[in-house]
Amino acid sequence: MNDLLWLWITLAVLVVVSVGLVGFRRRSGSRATLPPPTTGASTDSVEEPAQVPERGAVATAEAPTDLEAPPAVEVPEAVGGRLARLRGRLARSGSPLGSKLLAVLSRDHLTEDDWDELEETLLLADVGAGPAGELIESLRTRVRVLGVRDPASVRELLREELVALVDPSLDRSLATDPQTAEDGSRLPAVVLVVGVNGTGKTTTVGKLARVLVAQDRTVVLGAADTFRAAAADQLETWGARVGVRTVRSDRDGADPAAVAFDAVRTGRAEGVDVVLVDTAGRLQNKAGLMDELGKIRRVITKEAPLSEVLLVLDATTGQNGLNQARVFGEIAGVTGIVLTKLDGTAKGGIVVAVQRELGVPVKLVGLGEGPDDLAPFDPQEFVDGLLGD
Ligand SMILES: Nc1nc2c(ncn2[C@@H]2O[C@H](COP(=O)(O)OP(=O)(O)O)[C@@H](O)[C@H]2O)c(=O)[nH]1
Ligand SMILES: [Mg+2]
Repeated sequence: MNDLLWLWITLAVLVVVSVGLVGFRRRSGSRATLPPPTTGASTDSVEEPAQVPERGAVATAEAPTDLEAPPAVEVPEAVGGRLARLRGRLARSGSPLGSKLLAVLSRDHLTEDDWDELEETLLLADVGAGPAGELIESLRTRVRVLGVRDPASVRELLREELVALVDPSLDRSLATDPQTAEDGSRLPAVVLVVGVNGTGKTTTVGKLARVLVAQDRTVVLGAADTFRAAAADQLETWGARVGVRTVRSDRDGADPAAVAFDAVRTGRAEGVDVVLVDTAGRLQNKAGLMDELGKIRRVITKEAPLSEVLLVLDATTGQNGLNQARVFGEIAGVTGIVLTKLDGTAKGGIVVAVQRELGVPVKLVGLGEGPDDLAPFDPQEFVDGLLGD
């Protein structure tokens, strides 16, 4: 009887223990298949970034803008009338060319010395010897032939001569219309921006993006200055302010041509109107520069023809800037010049000299560090600015 009781007790204990074990196994099994949310999230966030660089196999990666809260997008200033707004800065910078010329021209009788002084003033404003001589010659003849004496008329003659020197007949429009490929597909306009370090390339690309956005164009930026990550950050910041995205590399020293290619390809795939490509400006030697720019040009044109090659020149660098212009002009097939920092110099004559030197027009001018301080170049407005109208 006792034995039977013990048997029942043992059986009962066994049943209770085994039911408990099954229940425990079920619970621990469900724990394994449904990971707690914290573990899952941290696993994802560890693995995701490791995959991102692999996707950019050409050593490029997209700007992480879509992962972040969208920044507040600014509305850039309309383009029309910008030069008018900014032209006061030409007259204010240092002692302006126009007022010096007018001071001499308003003298009663213009002597040989006065004409020499006028020519010298033009030379000091970086107009260049050839153009300065031409202007003086022409102005002298007209003053004599027309018998002009009063300051207002002399001023008007000077104005006409300066405008002629800057050459209003040049086509200064920027080629930013989308293009059509041979197969009929739509290609973005591609604008390559070149020039020496510190001249204002990245700033200009940023400002130009704003100009285009103000004109309702869609834009992609390419950060092909890969020598410093800061350069791509700088560009990305400009773009983000107006909702424009930047194609960049995620590592220093990536191949600039690969980034340029990726930017144009992205622009094409997304159907944007314009791709702006910023470059590095190391002028270490002509051969190195030629290799790099040549490669960038070659790979870009595999995707889409280049619409513009803009050479950025710092107006305050005078003769040195002209030498740079010459080198880039030979190498890069420049189609237009952007003259920056005209707000910081009285040497506006550089516009004339650089156009003569390269045979390509100044298309844009930088007149300050503000985001909308870039204006399409207009000869009349520019000369009025020089003359302090
Ligand atoms: N005053 C003035 N400064 C400018 C202008 N354009 C660019 N800069 C400044 O020049 C410096 C170099 O510009 P950055 O775009 O980095 O030159 P990069 O090395 O050619 O890309 C920056 O401090 C800019 O703010 C301009 O038109 N006027
Ligand atoms: Mg730069």
